[in-house]
Amino acid sequence: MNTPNYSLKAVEEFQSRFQKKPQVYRSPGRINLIGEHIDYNNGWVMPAGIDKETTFCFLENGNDTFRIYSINQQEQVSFTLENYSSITTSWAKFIIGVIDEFLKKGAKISAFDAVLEGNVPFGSGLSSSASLECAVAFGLNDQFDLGFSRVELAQLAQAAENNYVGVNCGIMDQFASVFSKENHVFKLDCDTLTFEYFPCDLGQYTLVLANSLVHHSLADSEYNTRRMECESALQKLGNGKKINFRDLKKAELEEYRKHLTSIEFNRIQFVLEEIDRVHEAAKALQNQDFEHLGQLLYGSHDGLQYLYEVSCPELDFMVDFARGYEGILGSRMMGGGFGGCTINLIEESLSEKFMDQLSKAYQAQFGIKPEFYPVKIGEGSSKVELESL
Ligand code: GAF
Repeated sequence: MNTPNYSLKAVEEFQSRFQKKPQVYRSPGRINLIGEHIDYNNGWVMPAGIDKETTFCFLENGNDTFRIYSINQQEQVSFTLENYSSITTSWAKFIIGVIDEFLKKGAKISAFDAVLEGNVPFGSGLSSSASLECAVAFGLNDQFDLGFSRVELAQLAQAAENNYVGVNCGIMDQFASVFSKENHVFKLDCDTLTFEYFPCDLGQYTLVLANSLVHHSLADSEYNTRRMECESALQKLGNGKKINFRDLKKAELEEYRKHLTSIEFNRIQFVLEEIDRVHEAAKALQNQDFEHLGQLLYGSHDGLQYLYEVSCPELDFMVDFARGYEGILGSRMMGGGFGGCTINLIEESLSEKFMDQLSKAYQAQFGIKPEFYPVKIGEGSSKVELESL
């Protein structure tokens, strides 16, 4: 097993800033093979944690004041349990949100000093936020002996983002960050929170992320709007009864049309089709049918672009470039949308050339040099043992 990465710089910064040795925890960002915008619709998704993560070093300090330094932001915030709700620093809200959720559950948390550093690119759709929330939740749970299970920690980290940061996200990102297993993706049932790991053995193919390096500002508001559109469609179709997507049938899609606005109908169509694609993708992965898997990725992108309308010109350009490229089996936008990364299933021997050519074409079109990350699937939240230092 690979030793999880962590930030040595964060440990050193902690030691020089606070003159003591910290406890160290880390938790990864994530990819999602398929099943986009499906978690909050109670369907199935296929995520995995990656080799980019947040390191959270901390130690109780015996007084009332929490002191937290972010290496990425080069900024320290201080607060107490009496005044933390007045802190407006945006990066600190992810941590305070987790503390707040623990306190709401009656957990006892005392003040600590902390340093954090992350290498999950911000705004890239790789969920740097879940990686931070989960590193903090996992660390506090362990150090303060709070006794929450991994499922509860993922839920608590999600609640922190919903209630404190204000993004009405589903459970996928936090689940992936907490539960990832090296070289596996997992198929998560977002209704029951049960899941199954699948070896991510892609033969001669590999996964490459292409980061558009754009993050359009409507991402959060449109995300919340999509949730509301789906909820409103379900309400209409339930005719007074509370239903979820499992009560609907793709075969009866046309029946639903007359009850919905055309936008709601498109959203419903996408969700039902995407859920089918997740089940198909799991089978394709098991059967090593990569051509089919690739087609499912393209199908997912088409739905996200035309029916769910969460893509953007930069992501569409990247996917269209991939469509015409020899050796690429599939490509789609990944994550919440309106920017961030595409995920590409490509023959390994051609990936260098693809990255080079897409980089040139994308720069010529948008004047931005994209970044590329070959996917390595890493371990979920864990403690780092520092004996060796
Ligand atoms: C974001 C959200 F945080 C997830 O919960 C998920 O809905 C995803 O967008 C879209 O699949 O990452």
